[in-house]
Amino acid sequence: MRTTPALIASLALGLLLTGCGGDGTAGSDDDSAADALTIVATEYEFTPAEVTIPADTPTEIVLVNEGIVEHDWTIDELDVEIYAAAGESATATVTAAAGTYDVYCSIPGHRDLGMVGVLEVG
Ligand SMILES: [Cu+2]
Repeated sequence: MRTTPALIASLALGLLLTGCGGDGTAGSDDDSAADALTIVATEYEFTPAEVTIPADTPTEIVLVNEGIVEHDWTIDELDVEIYAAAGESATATVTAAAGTYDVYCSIPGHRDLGMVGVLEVG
């Protein structure tokens, strides 16, 4: 008994995929700052001077410098320094254990002029 193998030619069909053209609009810049805390710096004070954030919770803090010279929002104990040039703003995420932390502006002279505050955590 002889069998003849049948050769079957298959044609591959090319599929043209035309969807999903990438034209480079990447990145949703959606920082919905629900938990952000905004502090305004002027000469020579922070408003508000005293702020409270939850303990052990990353919290976004925005320093808005509405002054005419540079300022920062510094906490030595937490190694935090949010610096903003005059008219600009800067953001940092702060995570801290419960406690009370001294805040000051580290630009020379500003602390002595009263540019201090308190961060309450807890
Ligand atoms: Cu200052």
